[in-house]
Amino acid sequence: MSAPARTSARGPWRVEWFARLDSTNRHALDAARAGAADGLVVVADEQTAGRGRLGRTWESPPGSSLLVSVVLRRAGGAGRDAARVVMAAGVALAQAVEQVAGVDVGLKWPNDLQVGERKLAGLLAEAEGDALVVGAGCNVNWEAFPEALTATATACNLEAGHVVDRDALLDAFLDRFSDALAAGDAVLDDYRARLATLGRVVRVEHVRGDDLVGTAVGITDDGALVVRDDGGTDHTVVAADVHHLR
Ligand code: BT5
Repeated sequence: MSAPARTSARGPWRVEWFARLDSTNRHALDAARAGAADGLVVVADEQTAGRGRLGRTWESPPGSSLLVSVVLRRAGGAGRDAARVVMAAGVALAQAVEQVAGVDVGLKWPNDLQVGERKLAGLLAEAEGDALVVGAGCNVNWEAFPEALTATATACNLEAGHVVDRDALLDAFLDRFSDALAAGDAVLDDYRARLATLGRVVRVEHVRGDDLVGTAVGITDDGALVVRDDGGTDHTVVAADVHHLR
């Protein structure tokens, strides 16, 4: 396993910094398998094989993004189930961006941060034994997006109108994440309050099965999206991609 360029500590977190990794999630999962303790944070300036969900790729030119993965042991406390941790991470990253970049951020179910309808960041949780790795990729300072992302992506600097400090964003994220993990059910309220998906007409693309169009009317305590179809029937959606239609 490669050695970090530097390490630091912040509250309960032990941060390992890398100039380049294939994927901070992959590295953190290997570290978890090798016994890494609760609170390991893996950060890279550059990722050569960043992962999205469902085998998709996460783009990040060197230095453009906050690329961070956190190892949590489920035994580490209440509220450590995957859905809660992802909600806490989303809320924490949104708060951190607002604090450091001064940009208003919404959440899109299940795990995107957005400004308006443009994607600013994505989260990816993966499990390894009793460990959960939650990774976040946030566009911080981008000059231009590749063709495929120009219509859909944005970055902190483009929204704020100035360069944004990546290290300050990481510090704020870790502080807010500690708070959110300790906040118990209040995280659900914070998550729901930020969720731009609620009240929208959405198209749900299931990984398997038919698409569903309806109005997003709620989030269960487990983080599932409740979508009401035209006939008034509620559907509980656990894993899918969602498009905001109107
Ligand atoms: C996600 O997947 O949004 C989760 C992304 C998680 C990335 C972090 S980076 C640190 C950690 N280590 C990893 O290896 N991964 C995590 P998904 O919802 O599947 O979205 C992926 C889709 O978003 C792609 O198929 C593109 O369409 C789009 N995309 C890729 N890169 C993007 C970017 N930089 N900004 C906005 N959209 C992007």
